[in-house]
Amino acid sequence: MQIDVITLFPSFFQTPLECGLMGKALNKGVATVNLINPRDFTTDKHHHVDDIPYGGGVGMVLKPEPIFAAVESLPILPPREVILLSPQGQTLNQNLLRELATNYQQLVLICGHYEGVDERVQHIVTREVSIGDFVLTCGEIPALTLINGVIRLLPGTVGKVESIYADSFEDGLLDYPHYTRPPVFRGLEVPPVLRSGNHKEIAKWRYQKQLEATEKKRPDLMAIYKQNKETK
Ligand code: 4FV
Repeated sequence: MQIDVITLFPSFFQTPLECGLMGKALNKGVATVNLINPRDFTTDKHHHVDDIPYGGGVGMVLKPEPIFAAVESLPILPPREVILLSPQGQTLNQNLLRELATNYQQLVLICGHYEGVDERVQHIVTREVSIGDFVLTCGEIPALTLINGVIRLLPGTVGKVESIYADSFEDGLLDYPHYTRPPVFRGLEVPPVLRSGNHKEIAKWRYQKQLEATEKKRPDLMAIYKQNKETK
């Protein structure tokens, strides 16, 4: 998979793309991430990428020309999605990450800034994505969130692919509690069933814990889960 990021701040991505599992995955060629700066596509001597909003109002708006030129400078590797990260987008979740990771060869991510991008950019955008109902100062953090979530699902990133499918949301439920050594810490004991070696009982305990956690913390997810179970 090729991920092309249209960003005014390429350096923002440096360290996060070098660290941990993501760094290893990119070194292994699981995916390639290219950083393209729209400022390199400006034609005026001051390299303006933003301007004042028509109709007045505070803040600045990202100009269409540098963004169009940056996107149109890229090869087209179908199937591709051109994604604008913005609070107006569909909310990112595990289902959307899985869809992007499995159905596309190329993702082009446009990072907004200031008040946003000129609305005419919508003409080259195929999908608008939000990471949640809140407002950040930049689109780079949402872009990095999407990149991390997608690369995590690509073959070769995580050691055991089972660990992906055992994770939160994969089965529509929150994850079960995890424990490691020591068996007792400050008087707090690891649930004996987990040290029993009885994998059938361990699986039953973990599923029960998933149901309890989802019911308590995310009744909205539990409602969907029950519905899906009924329809299955
Ligand atoms: C955002 C979000 C977000 C809004 C104006 C950057 C900021 C500036 N993007 N999910 N929440 N973007 O807050 O995706 O463009």
